[in-house]
Amino acid sequence: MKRRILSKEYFPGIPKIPYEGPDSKNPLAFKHYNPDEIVEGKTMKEHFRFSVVYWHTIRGTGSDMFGSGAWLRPWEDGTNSMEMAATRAGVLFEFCTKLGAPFYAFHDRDVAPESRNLRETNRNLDRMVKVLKDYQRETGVQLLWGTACLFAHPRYMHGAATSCNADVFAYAAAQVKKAIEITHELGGAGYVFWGGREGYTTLLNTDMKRELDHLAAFLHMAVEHKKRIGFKGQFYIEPKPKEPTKHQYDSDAAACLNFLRQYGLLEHFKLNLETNHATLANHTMQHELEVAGAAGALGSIDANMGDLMLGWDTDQFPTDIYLTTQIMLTILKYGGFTTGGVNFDAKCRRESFEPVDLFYAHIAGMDAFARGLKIAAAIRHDGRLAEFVKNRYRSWDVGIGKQIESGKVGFAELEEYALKLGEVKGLESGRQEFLENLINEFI
Ligand code: XUL
Ligand code: CO
Repeated sequence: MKRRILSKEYFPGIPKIPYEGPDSKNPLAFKHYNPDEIVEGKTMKEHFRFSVVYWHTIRGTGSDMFGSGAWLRPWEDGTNSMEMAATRAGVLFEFCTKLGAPFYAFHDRDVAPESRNLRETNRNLDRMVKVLKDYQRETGVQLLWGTACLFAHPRYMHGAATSCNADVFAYAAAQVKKAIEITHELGGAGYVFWGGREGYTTLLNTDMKRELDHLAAFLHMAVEHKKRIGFKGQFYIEPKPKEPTKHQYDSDAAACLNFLRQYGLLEHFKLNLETNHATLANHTMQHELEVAGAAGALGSIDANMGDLMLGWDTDQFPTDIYLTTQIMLTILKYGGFTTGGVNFDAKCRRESFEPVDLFYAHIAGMDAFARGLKIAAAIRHDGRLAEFVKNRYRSWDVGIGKQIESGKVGFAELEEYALKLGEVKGLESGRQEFLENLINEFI
Protein backbone atom coordinates (compact mmCIF):
# COMPACT_ATOMS: atom_id res chain seq x y z
CA MET A 1 0.00 0.00 0.00
CA LYS A 2 1.38 3.36 -1.03
CA ARG A 3 1.69 5.81 1.80
CA ARG A 4 0.59 9.33 1.00
CA ILE A 5 2.02 11.79 3.44
CA LEU A 6 -0.22 14.80 2.91
CA SER A 7 0.88 14.77 -0.72
CA LYS A 8 -2.61 15.09 -2.11
CA GLU A 9 -5.07 17.85 -1.25
CA TYR A 10 -8.65 16.78 -0.59
CA PHE A 11 -10.01 20.18 0.39
CA PRO A 12 -8.58 22.40 -2.35
CA GLY A 13 -9.15 26.11 -1.90
CA ILE A 14 -9.59 25.80 1.85
CA PRO A 15 -6.66 27.34 3.72
CA LYS A 16 -5.57 26.79 7.30
CA ILE A 17 -8.43 28.34 9.27
CA PRO A 18 -7.14 31.57 10.85
CA TYR A 19 -8.39 33.40 13.93
CA GLU A 20 -9.67 36.75 12.73
CA GLY A 21 -11.64 37.97 15.74
CA PRO A 22 -15.29 38.90 16.39
CA ASP A 23 -15.48 41.52 13.62
CA SER A 24 -14.47 39.15 10.83
CA LYS A 25 -17.07 38.29 8.19
CA ASN A 26 -14.99 35.44 6.76
CA PRO A 27 -16.95 32.18 7.20
CA LEU A 28 -13.70 30.20 7.02
CA ALA A 29 -12.18 31.99 10.01
CA PHE A 30 -12.60 31.72 13.76
CA LYS A 31 -14.32 34.67 15.40
CA HIS A 32 -13.78 33.48 18.97
CA TYR A 33 -11.57 30.39 19.04
CA ASN A 34 -8.08 31.79 19.34
CA PRO A 35 -5.86 28.81 20.21
CA ASP A 36 -3.15 30.92 21.86
CA GLU A 37 -5.44 33.19 23.89
CA ILE A 38 -5.04 32.67 27.63
CA VAL A 39 -8.19 32.22 29.70
CA GLU A 40 -7.89 31.46 33.41
CA GLY A 41 -4.19 30.66 33.04
CA LYS A 42 -4.42 28.25 30.10
CA THR A 43 -4.55 28.68 26.34
CA MET A 44 -7.81 27.91 24.60
CA LYS A 45 -6.04 25.07 22.82
CA GLU A 46 -5.20 23.53 26.20
CA HIS A 47 -8.68 24.12 27.60
CA PHE A 48 -10.57 22.36 24.85
CA ARG A 49 -8.29 19.72 23.33
CA PHE A 50 -10.67 19.71 20.34
CA SER A 51 -11.07 16.40 18.59
CA VAL A 52 -12.55 15.36 15.22
CA VAL A 53 -14.37 12.03 14.92
CA TYR A 54 -13.60 9.58 12.18
CA TRP A 55 -17.09 8.04 12.11
CA HIS A 56 -19.13 11.13 11.22
CA THR A 57 -16.60 13.42 9.62
CA ILE A 58 -14.76 10.85 7.51
CA ARG A 59 -17.12 7.86 7.31
CA GLY A 60 -20.48 9.63 7.45
CA THR A 61 -22.50 9.56 4.24
CA GLY A 62 -25.59 11.55 5.17
CA SER A 63 -27.75 8.44 5.04
CA ASP A 64 -30.75 8.17 7.35
CA MET A 65 -33.61 5.73 7.99
CA PHE A 66 -35.36 7.01 4.88
CA GLY A 67 -32.57 7.47 2.38
CA SER A 68 -29.11 6.38 1.33
CA GLY A 69 -25.87 8.38 1.37
CA ALA A 70 -26.22 11.90 0.07
CA TRP A 71 -22.95 13.65 0.78
CA LEU A 72 -20.47 14.74 -1.85
CA ARG A 73 -17.12 13.21 -1.00
CA PRO A 74 -15.01 13.41 -4.16
CA TRP A 75 -12.25 11.20 -2.72
CA GLU A 76 -14.57 8.19 -2.17
CA ASP A 77 -14.37 5.47 -4.85
CA GLY A 78 -17.42 3.49 -3.75
CA THR A 79 -15.39 0.72 -2.08
CA ASN A 80 -14.19 -0.08 1.42
CA SER A 81 -10.77 -1.23 0.25
CA MET A 82 -7.48 -0.76 2.05
CA GLU A 83 -6.50 1.82 -0.57
CA MET A 84 -9.65 3.72 0.29
CA ALA A 85 -8.86 3.41 4.01
CA ALA A 86 -5.44 4.99 3.43
CA THR A 87 -6.99 7.79 1.37
CA ARG A 88 -9.49 8.52 4.15
CA ALA A 89 -6.65 8.81 6.64
CA GLY A 90 -5.15 11.48 4.39
CA VAL A 91 -8.48 13.28 4.36
CA LEU A 92 -8.75 13.18 8.16
CA PHE A 93 -5.26 14.53 8.78
CA GLU A 94 -5.59 17.26 6.17
CA PHE A 95 -8.91 18.25 7.75
CA CYS A 96 -7.52 18.35 11.31
CA THR A 97 -4.44 20.26 10.18
CA LYS A 98 -6.42 22.90 8.29
CA LEU A 99 -8.95 23.20 11.10
CA GLY A 100 -6.28 23.32 13.80
CA ALA A 101 -7.83 20.43 15.75
CA PRO A 102 -5.09 18.78 17.81
CA PHE A 103 -6.91 15.42 18.26
CA TYR A 104 -9.03 12.80 16.56
CA ALA A 105 -11.01 9.76 17.72
CA PHE A 106 -11.99 6.52 15.97
CA HIS A 107 -13.67 3.12 16.13
CA ASP A 108 -11.51 0.25 14.91
CA ARG A 109 -13.85 -0.34 11.97
CA ASP A 110 -13.77 3.33 10.94
CA VAL A 111 -10.10 3.18 10.06
CA ALA A 112 -9.73 -0.30 8.53
CA PRO A 113 -12.23 -2.59 6.80
CA GLU A 114 -13.51 -5.74 8.44
CA SER A 115 -12.28 -8.74 6.47
CA ARG A 116 -13.24 -12.44 6.10
CA ASN A 117 -12.05 -13.33 9.60
CA LEU A 118 -10.63 -11.71 12.71
CA ARG A 119 -7.03 -12.51 11.80
CA GLU A 120 -7.29 -10.73 8.46
CA THR A 121 -9.25 -7.88 9.99
CA ASN A 122 -6.51 -7.40 12.58
CA ARG A 123 -3.91 -7.45 9.81
CA ASN A 124 -5.80 -4.63 8.08
CA LEU A 125 -5.78 -2.71 11.32
CA ASP A 126 -2.05 -3.19 11.78
CA ARG A 127 -1.39 -1.86 8.30
CA MET A 128 -3.57 1.17 8.93
CA VAL A 129 -1.96 1.85 12.29
CA LYS A 130 1.34 2.33 10.46
CA VAL A 131 -0.33 4.84 8.13
CA LEU A 132 -2.01 6.69 11.01
CA LYS A 133 1.23 6.76 12.96
CA ASP A 134 3.08 8.36 10.06
CA TYR A 135 0.38 10.98 9.68
CA GLN A 136 0.37 11.67 13.44
CA ARG A 137 4.14 12.13 13.36
CA GLU A 138 4.02 14.41 10.35
CA THR A 139 1.09 16.60 11.46
CA GLY A 140 1.38 16.50 15.25
CA VAL A 141 -2.32 15.56 15.43
CA GLN A 142 -2.84 13.05 18.26
CA LEU A 143 -5.36 10.39 19.20
CA LEU A 144 -7.75 11.53 21.96
CA TRP A 145 -9.28 8.08 22.25
CA GLY A 146 -9.91 4.87 20.42
CA THR A 147 -12.84 2.49 20.69
CA ALA A 148 -14.25 -0.68 19.17
CA CYS A 149 -17.40 -0.84 17.08
CA LEU A 150 -19.41 -3.53 18.87
CA PHE A 151 -22.77 -2.62 17.40
CA ALA A 152 -22.71 -2.50 13.58
CA HIS A 153 -21.99 -6.13 12.63
CA PRO A 154 -25.01 -8.50 12.78
CA ARG A 155 -23.13 -10.78 15.20
CA TYR A 156 -23.76 -8.10 17.84
CA MET A 157 -27.54 -8.02 17.37
CA HIS A 158 -28.10 -9.19 20.99
CA GLY A 159 -25.27 -7.11 22.38
CA ALA A 160 -21.54 -7.78 22.72
CA ALA A 161 -20.42 -8.28 26.34
CA THR A 162 -24.10 -8.68 27.24
CA SER A 163 -25.02 -11.05 24.41
CA CYS A 164 -26.95 -14.20 25.28
CA ASN A 165 -24.34 -16.04 23.17
CA ALA A 166 -20.97 -16.72 24.85
CA ASP A 167 -19.12 -16.90 21.52
CA VAL A 168 -20.17 -13.32 20.84
CA PHE A 169 -18.70 -12.28 24.21
CA ALA A 170 -15.44 -13.99 23.23
CA TYR A 171 -15.38 -12.34 19.80
CA ALA A 172 -16.05 -8.93 21.34
CA ALA A 173 -13.28 -9.50 23.90
CA ALA A 174 -10.82 -10.28 21.11
CA GLN A 175 -11.93 -7.18 19.22
CA VAL A 176 -11.58 -4.90 22.24
CA LYS A 177 -8.19 -6.43 23.11
CA LYS A 178 -6.94 -5.44 19.68
CA ALA A 179 -8.60 -2.01 19.80
CA ILE A 180 -6.90 -1.20 23.11
CA GLU A 181 -3.57 -2.40 21.71
CA ILE A 182 -3.76 -0.19 18.63
CA THR A 183 -4.90 2.77 20.74
CA HIS A 184 -1.83 2.18 22.90
CA GLU A 185 0.40 1.86 19.82
CA LEU A 186 -0.91 5.21 18.57
CA GLY A 187 -0.28 6.92 21.91
CA GLY A 188 -4.00 7.45 22.56
CA ALA A 189 -4.84 9.54 25.63
CA GLY A 190 -7.84 7.35 26.37
CA TYR A 191 -10.12 4.50 25.39
CA VAL A 192 -13.94 4.66 25.35
CA PHE A 193 -16.53 1.98 26.02
CA TRP A 194 -19.87 2.91 24.55
CA GLY A 195 -22.28 0.01 24.94
CA GLY A 196 -24.16 0.44 21.68
CA ARG A 197 -26.23 -2.71 22.08
CA GLU A 198 -25.45 -3.50 25.72
CA GLY A 199 -29.07 -3.41 26.84
CA TYR A 200 -32.31 -5.01 25.76
CA THR A 201 -35.34 -4.63 23.52
CA THR A 202 -37.62 -6.75 25.69
CA LEU A 203 -37.25 -8.09 29.21
CA LEU A 204 -39.25 -11.17 28.16
CA ASN A 205 -36.09 -12.73 26.73
CA THR A 206 -33.51 -11.05 28.99
CA ASP A 207 -31.67 -12.19 32.11
CA MET A 208 -30.62 -8.73 33.22
CA LYS A 209 -28.58 -9.79 36.26
CA ARG A 210 -26.57 -12.25 34.19
CA GLU A 211 -25.95 -9.69 31.44
CA LEU A 212 -24.75 -7.07 33.94
CA ASP A 213 -22.41 -9.61 35.55
CA HIS A 214 -21.01 -10.37 32.10
CA LEU A 215 -20.51 -6.70 31.30
CA ALA A 216 -18.59 -6.24 34.56
CA ALA A 217 -16.45 -9.31 33.86
CA PHE A 218 -15.70 -7.94 30.40
CA LEU A 219 -14.58 -4.58 31.79
CA HIS A 220 -12.41 -6.27 34.44
CA MET A 221 -10.70 -8.20 31.64
CA ALA A 222 -10.13 -4.94 29.79
CA VAL A 223 -8.58 -3.36 32.91
CA GLU A 224 -6.32 -6.37 33.30
CA HIS A 225 -5.22 -6.23 29.68
CA LYS A 226 -4.57 -2.52 29.93
CA LYS A 227 -2.19 -3.21 32.82
CA ARG A 228 -0.56 -6.12 31.01
CA ILE A 229 0.38 -4.06 27.97
CA GLY A 230 1.25 -0.94 29.98
CA PHE A 231 -1.39 1.30 28.42
CA LYS A 232 -1.53 4.42 30.57
CA GLY A 233 -4.47 6.12 28.85
CA GLN A 234 -7.74 6.76 30.66
CA PHE A 235 -10.67 4.31 30.32
CA TYR A 236 -14.09 5.94 29.93
CA ILE A 237 -17.68 4.74 29.88
CA GLU A 238 -20.01 6.77 27.68
CA PRO A 239 -23.59 6.82 29.01
CA LYS A 240 -26.62 6.72 26.72
CA PRO A 241 -30.12 5.58 27.71
CA LYS A 242 -31.37 4.12 24.42
CA GLU A 243 -30.75 3.92 20.66
CA PRO A 244 -30.22 1.46 19.18
CA THR A 245 -31.59 -0.59 22.08
CA LYS A 246 -34.79 0.26 23.93
CA HIS A 247 -32.82 0.40 27.15
CA GLN A 248 -29.05 0.65 27.45
CA TYR A 249 -27.52 -0.42 30.77
CA ASP A 250 -25.15 2.59 30.84
CA SER A 251 -28.22 4.80 30.77
CA ASP A 252 -26.87 7.93 32.43
CA ALA A 253 -23.97 9.15 34.56
CA ALA A 254 -25.57 8.02 37.82
CA ALA A 255 -26.36 4.54 36.47
CA CYS A 256 -22.79 4.16 35.17
CA LEU A 257 -21.27 5.25 38.47
CA ASN A 258 -23.49 2.86 40.38
CA PHE A 259 -22.58 -0.01 38.06
CA LEU A 260 -18.87 0.75 38.29
CA ARG A 261 -19.03 1.03 42.08
CA GLN A 262 -21.09 -2.16 42.48
CA TYR A 263 -18.60 -4.18 40.48
CA GLY A 264 -15.41 -2.64 41.91
CA LEU A 265 -14.48 -0.81 38.72
CA LEU A 266 -14.82 2.83 39.75
CA GLU A 267 -11.12 3.57 40.19
CA HIS A 268 -10.40 2.42 36.62
CA PHE A 269 -12.99 4.49 34.76
CA LYS A 270 -14.14 8.03 34.19
CA LEU A 271 -17.12 9.13 32.13
CA ASN A 272 -17.27 10.45 28.59
CA LEU A 273 -20.43 12.54 28.57
CA GLU A 274 -22.38 13.45 25.45
CA THR A 275 -24.96 16.22 25.31
CA ASN A 276 -27.52 14.46 23.12
CA HIS A 277 -27.23 11.33 25.30
CA ALA A 278 -27.92 13.44 28.38
CA THR A 279 -31.05 14.92 26.82
CA LEU A 280 -32.25 11.48 25.64
CA ALA A 281 -32.04 10.50 29.33
CA ASN A 282 -34.14 13.56 30.21
CA HIS A 283 -31.18 15.31 31.79
CA THR A 284 -29.31 18.42 30.85
CA MET A 285 -25.65 18.08 29.91
CA GLN A 286 -24.82 20.23 32.93
CA HIS A 287 -26.64 17.76 35.17
CA GLU A 288 -24.55 14.88 33.80
CA LEU A 289 -21.35 16.87 34.20
CA GLU A 290 -22.23 17.70 37.81
CA VAL A 291 -23.01 14.06 38.63
CA ALA A 292 -19.68 12.95 37.18
CA GLY A 293 -17.72 15.88 38.60
CA ALA A 294 -19.04 15.35 42.13
CA ALA A 295 -17.87 11.72 41.94
CA GLY A 296 -14.42 12.66 40.62
CA ALA A 297 -15.24 10.93 37.34
CA LEU A 298 -15.53 13.79 34.86
CA GLY A 299 -13.30 12.59 32.05
CA SER A 300 -14.16 13.86 28.61
CA ILE A 301 -17.08 15.12 26.54
CA ASP A 302 -18.66 14.23 23.22
CA ALA A 303 -19.80 17.63 22.07
CA ASN A 304 -23.03 17.93 20.13
CA MET A 305 -26.66 18.87 20.72
CA GLY A 306 -30.07 17.42 19.94
CA ASP A 307 -33.29 18.94 18.67
CA LEU A 308 -36.14 19.32 21.15
CA MET A 309 -38.70 18.96 18.37
CA LEU A 310 -37.27 15.63 17.20
CA GLY A 311 -36.14 13.90 20.35
CA TRP A 312 -33.75 11.33 18.95
CA ASP A 313 -29.95 11.34 18.77
CA THR A 314 -29.56 13.92 16.02
CA ASP A 315 -25.90 14.63 16.87
CA GLN A 316 -25.99 18.23 15.68
CA PHE A 317 -23.00 20.48 16.00
CA PRO A 318 -23.16 22.44 19.27
CA THR A 319 -23.93 26.04 18.35
CA ASP A 320 -26.05 27.03 21.34
CA ILE A 321 -24.09 29.51 23.44
CA TYR A 322 -26.21 28.95 26.56
CA LEU A 323 -25.32 25.27 26.32
CA THR A 324 -21.58 25.82 25.84
CA THR A 325 -21.59 28.38 28.65
CA GLN A 326 -23.19 25.88 31.05
CA ILE A 327 -20.75 23.18 29.96
CA MET A 328 -17.71 25.40 30.40
CA LEU A 329 -18.92 26.72 33.78
CA THR A 330 -19.00 23.14 35.03
CA ILE A 331 -15.78 22.04 33.32
CA LEU A 332 -13.92 25.02 34.83
CA LYS A 333 -15.49 24.35 38.22
CA TYR A 334 -14.03 20.84 38.22
CA GLY A 335 -10.59 21.95 37.08
CA GLY A 336 -10.73 21.31 33.31
CA PHE A 337 -9.69 18.36 31.19
CA THR A 338 -6.58 16.29 31.80
CA THR A 339 -6.71 13.26 29.49
CA GLY A 340 -10.08 14.21 27.98
CA GLY A 341 -11.21 16.93 25.63
CA VAL A 342 -14.04 18.31 23.54
CA ASN A 343 -14.70 15.61 20.95
CA PHE A 344 -17.13 16.60 18.19
CA ASP A 345 -19.35 13.53 18.07
CA ALA A 346 -21.50 15.55 15.71
CA LYS A 347 -22.56 15.37 12.11
CA CYS A 348 -23.67 17.81 9.45
CA ARG A 349 -27.31 17.73 8.43
CA ARG A 350 -28.11 15.57 5.42
CA GLU A 351 -28.75 18.75 3.47
CA SER A 352 -25.28 20.15 4.28
CA PHE A 353 -23.69 17.84 1.76
CA GLU A 354 -20.56 19.63 0.55
CA PRO A 355 -17.06 19.07 1.95
CA VAL A 356 -16.83 22.73 2.95
CA ASP A 357 -19.80 22.16 5.28
CA LEU A 358 -17.50 20.03 7.45
CA PHE A 359 -15.39 23.13 8.03
CA TYR A 360 -18.35 25.43 8.65
CA ALA A 361 -19.74 22.93 11.16
CA HIS A 362 -16.55 22.46 13.15
CA ILE A 363 -15.77 26.18 13.09
CA ALA A 364 -19.28 26.83 14.43
CA GLY A 365 -18.77 24.32 17.23
CA MET A 366 -15.32 25.60 18.15
CA ASP A 367 -16.44 29.22 18.15
CA ALA A 368 -19.49 28.35 20.26
CA PHE A 369 -17.23 26.63 22.80
CA ALA A 370 -14.77 29.53 22.76
CA ARG A 371 -17.61 31.94 23.49
CA GLY A 372 -18.88 29.60 26.18
CA LEU A 373 -15.44 29.58 27.78
CA LYS A 374 -15.06 33.37 27.65
CA ILE A 375 -18.55 33.89 29.06
CA ALA A 376 -18.03 31.28 31.79
CA ALA A 377 -14.68 32.86 32.73
CA ALA A 378 -16.32 36.31 32.86
CA ILE A 379 -19.10 34.99 35.12
CA ARG A 380 -16.52 33.41 37.39
CA HIS A 381 -14.40 36.57 37.43
CA ASP A 382 -17.46 38.67 38.27
CA GLY A 383 -18.11 36.36 41.20
CA ARG A 384 -21.76 37.22 41.89
CA LEU A 385 -23.08 33.80 40.86
CA ALA A 386 -20.61 31.86 42.99
CA GLU A 387 -21.14 34.29 45.85
CA PHE A 388 -24.91 33.78 45.63
CA VAL A 389 -24.56 30.00 45.82
CA LYS A 390 -22.02 30.16 48.64
CA ASN A 391 -24.23 32.54 50.58
CA ARG A 392 -27.28 30.32 50.01
CA TYR A 393 -25.61 27.58 52.04
CA ARG A 394 -24.13 29.78 54.75
CA SER A 395 -26.22 28.16 57.49
CA TRP A 396 -23.92 25.14 57.05
CA ASP A 397 -20.79 27.12 57.87
CA VAL A 398 -21.72 27.79 61.50
CA GLY A 399 -23.75 26.43 64.39
CA ILE A 400 -25.92 23.39 63.87
CA GLY A 401 -25.11 23.15 60.12
CA LYS A 402 -21.41 22.93 60.84
CA GLN A 403 -22.08 20.31 63.51
CA ILE A 404 -24.13 18.19 61.09
CA GLU A 405 -21.50 18.40 58.33
CA SER A 406 -18.74 17.41 60.70
CA GLY A 407 -20.74 14.40 61.89
CA LYS A 408 -20.92 15.60 65.49
CA VAL A 409 -24.68 15.22 65.90
CA GLY A 410 -27.34 12.60 65.20
CA PHE A 411 -31.15 12.40 65.23
CA ALA A 412 -31.39 12.68 69.03
CA GLU A 413 -29.38 15.92 69.19
CA LEU A 414 -31.26 17.31 66.21
CA GLU A 415 -34.60 16.52 67.85
CA GLU A 416 -33.49 18.42 70.93
CA TYR A 417 -32.39 21.33 68.73
CA ALA A 418 -35.64 21.36 66.69
CA LEU A 419 -37.79 21.29 69.82
CA LYS A 420 -36.06 24.44 71.05
CA LEU A 421 -36.18 26.06 67.62
CA GLY A 422 -39.92 26.47 67.33
CA GLU A 423 -40.60 27.15 63.61
CA VAL A 424 -37.83 27.59 61.05
CA LYS A 425 -37.31 31.27 60.27
CA GLY A 426 -35.22 33.08 57.71
CA LEU A 427 -35.92 31.06 54.54
CA GLU A 428 -34.73 32.99 51.49
CA SER A 429 -35.78 33.19 47.86
CA GLY A 430 -34.05 30.91 45.34
CA ARG A 431 -34.01 33.90 42.94
CA GLN A 432 -34.01 31.77 39.77
CA GLU A 433 -35.20 34.55 37.46
CA PHE A 434 -32.75 37.03 39.00
CA LEU A 435 -29.92 34.55 38.33
CA GLU A 436 -31.07 33.81 34.78
CA ASN A 437 -30.98 37.53 34.09
CA LEU A 438 -27.56 37.75 35.68
CA ILE A 439 -26.27 35.06 33.28
CA ASN A 440 -27.82 36.98 30.37
CA GLU A 441 -25.70 39.98 31.26
CA PHE A 442 -22.69 37.98 30.06
CA ILE A 443 -24.09 36.22 26.98
C1 XUL B 1 -23.27 6.83 19.67
C2 XUL B 1 -22.00 7.42 20.14
C3 XUL B 1 -20.77 6.70 19.75
C4 XUL B 1 -19.68 6.73 20.77
C5 XUL B 1 -18.48 5.91 20.37
O1 XUL B 1 -24.40 7.51 20.05
O2 XUL B 1 -21.99 8.47 20.75
O3 XUL B 1 -20.33 7.25 18.54
O4 XUL B 1 -19.25 8.02 21.02
O5 XUL B 1 -18.80 4.60 20.12
CO1 CO C 1 -20.43 9.64 21.48
